[in-house]
Amino acid sequence: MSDVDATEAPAPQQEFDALIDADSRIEPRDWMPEAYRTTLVRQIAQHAHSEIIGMQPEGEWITRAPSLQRKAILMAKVQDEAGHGLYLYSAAETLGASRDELLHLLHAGKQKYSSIFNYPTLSWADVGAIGWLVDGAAITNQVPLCRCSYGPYARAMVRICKEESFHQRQGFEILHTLTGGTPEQKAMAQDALDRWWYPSLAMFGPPDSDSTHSEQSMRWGIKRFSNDELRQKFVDMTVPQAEVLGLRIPDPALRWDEDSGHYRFSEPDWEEFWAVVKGRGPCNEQRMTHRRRAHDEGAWVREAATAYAAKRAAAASQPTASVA
Ligand code: FAQ
Repeated sequence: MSDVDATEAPAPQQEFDALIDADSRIEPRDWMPEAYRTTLVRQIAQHAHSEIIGMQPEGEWITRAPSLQRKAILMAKVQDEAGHGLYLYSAAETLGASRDELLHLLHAGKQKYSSIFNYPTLSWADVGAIGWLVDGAAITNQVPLCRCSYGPYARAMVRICKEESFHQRQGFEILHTLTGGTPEQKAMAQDALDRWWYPSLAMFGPPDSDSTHSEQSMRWGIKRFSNDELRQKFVDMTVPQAEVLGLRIPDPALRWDEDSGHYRFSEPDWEEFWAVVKGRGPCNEQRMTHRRRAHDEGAWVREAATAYAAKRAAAASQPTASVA
């Protein structure tokens, strides 16, 4: 018999708080407040949905990539995004959410995906801009998530960040090639930057003053930096890269501020951001229609895989047949 009085055992909430205060990881077996679980399912599901919907804007360019090598690289990148979706849905499953249910919520318009993927890819340079800016923003946001308090999410982010950082460089390299090309190619790169700059800044979410979840998520160690802090990091990192490319950031107010050691920049149009988040962006309808169709057309694959897994499990549970 234990000589520890059960009434002295720390309450689950206290154990949870102690783990958070010690900057330790919360694992699926640990007790957690329901609001922590809900917040994580919401964020991880949105993140997973973004990865798989994010395959569409670049996927449109696979058949139109300018060379066989570019096509092979782009196919690998788009496939990586599918893989990121799978790691993230798996992380959400450790919280008791089922992948079917999360996809159902996405298809019913009850869960979100990143605003950025509701903009069109009009030229090949847009594929470069997505790699450079969108993956660049994703890394800025996701490197701190490798230290997220929830273990499975943090561990999924480690591999995702490695792959995103390769994606970012391939996007930069596409634009580097274009900016070193003809005046028309350079203009195409500039046009892509002009269209993707503000949507990329908006990826970090609303200003801190309008962010409903930041304060609590930061207290729980899910988010390590606020939306505005990450947006600033991204601008500070990206402006010198644009200079290397010889491209102009489409912001007349952009300037280096010696005192703060940061660039000052103009905010995205937040009205446009909320309209896109609410489904009124240039490609929202197209993205969702395609996603639902892909899901329906993939039903036979899911059924076949489930039947195959059941057959294998049944075979494994049979005693091994003796060889006559
Ligand atoms: N789009 O209170 P906050 C990628 C919503 S992956 C749409 O600040 P939070 C890889 C937010 O959900 C890109 N909605 O929220 C790739 C909330 O609404 P709710 C995705 C947004 O969660 C590259 C409301 O606004 N990355 O790019 C957006 O604390 C290339 C209030 O906002 C992740 O998901 C938005 N941009 O902070 C793939 C990273 N921003 O839920 C293919 C993980 C905010 O109450 C090609 N997520 N909202 O209805 C996060 O870090 C956070 O969730 C934030 C938002 C920072 C996105």
